[in-house]
Amino acid sequence: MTAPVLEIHLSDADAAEALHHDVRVGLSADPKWLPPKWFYDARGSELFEQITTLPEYYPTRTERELLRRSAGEIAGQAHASTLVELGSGSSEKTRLLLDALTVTGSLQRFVPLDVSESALRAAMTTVAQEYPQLAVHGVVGDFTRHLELLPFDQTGRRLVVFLGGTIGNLLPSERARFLTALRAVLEPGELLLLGVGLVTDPAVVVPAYDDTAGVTAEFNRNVLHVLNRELGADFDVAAFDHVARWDAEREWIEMRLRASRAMTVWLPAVDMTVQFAAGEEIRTEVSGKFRREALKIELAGCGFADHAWWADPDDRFALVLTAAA
Ligand code: AVJ
Repeated sequence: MTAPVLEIHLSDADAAEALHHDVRVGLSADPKWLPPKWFYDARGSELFEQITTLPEYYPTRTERELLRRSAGEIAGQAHASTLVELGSGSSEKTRLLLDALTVTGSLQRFVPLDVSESALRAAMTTVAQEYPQLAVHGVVGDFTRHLELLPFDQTGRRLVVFLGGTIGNLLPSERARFLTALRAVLEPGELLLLGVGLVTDPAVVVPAYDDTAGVTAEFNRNVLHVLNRELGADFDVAAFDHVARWDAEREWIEMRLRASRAMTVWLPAVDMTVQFAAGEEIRTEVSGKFRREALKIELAGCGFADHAWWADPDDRFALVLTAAA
């Protein structure tokens, strides 16, 4: 077994700079917002793992089942020597692809990229142990900023996987920028496998983001703990209520934190005082749901062609395999 390599492109100073910037912009905006990537400190990553086991949260198990059924077919079509995973987290479902690509005999290298160093280290250690023949090369980075730092594959082609519906956490303009940037670092014929949530009954989607056990609420509020710790802020975290709302027009679910009373919050590291009226909300996440035709057009517009599509019987989640044109 070759020792895994970990490259850190998001130094602590870098991450602090990015957080300061996002907080300055988002909390001075009206309405207030914060980017969802700041949920994922060690605690937030753990809470997310708990969410994936909740009865209401169908995306993870639906995607896992899809991967179980179609990984062989995907690996056969991809014939990749490098598997790159963006926003890899625990890489739990990715093993199904690692297995299938190992069986086809093409796979040499696994490159997980995540903002969470703790999640990445844990995932790399397990994968390196379970797949001793594989070179594991982790990258601590932000998939909206560090795509050009992904290692190139001299000997074969790369399959980039972006699972879990995480692409839905980007706003449409961010998504276009991301897909275009990704296309730019790929060679023609290199592949992208996307896991996307599909537009489905709000009575199914909303509970997935508002579970009865309150884990998602805790996950949502965790971003305020992150600001308290990283910026020396004094958010009274318990005074914010979790809100999940389906936006039928934009076809996304939104998570918000609602101030249960008027508050003034001091954020020393960014030298800001932020006022909240009672009932005022911060948007902390959008999670876009997709339709096949529109997604195909969007991908084509960003330079991706040849779509293969796998969806579950209830059409709640899909895997899309597409090639850099
Ligand atoms: C990071 C895309 C998997 O949007 O469904 C889970 C994060 N937010 N519950 C999603 C999340 C609330 C999640 N993904």
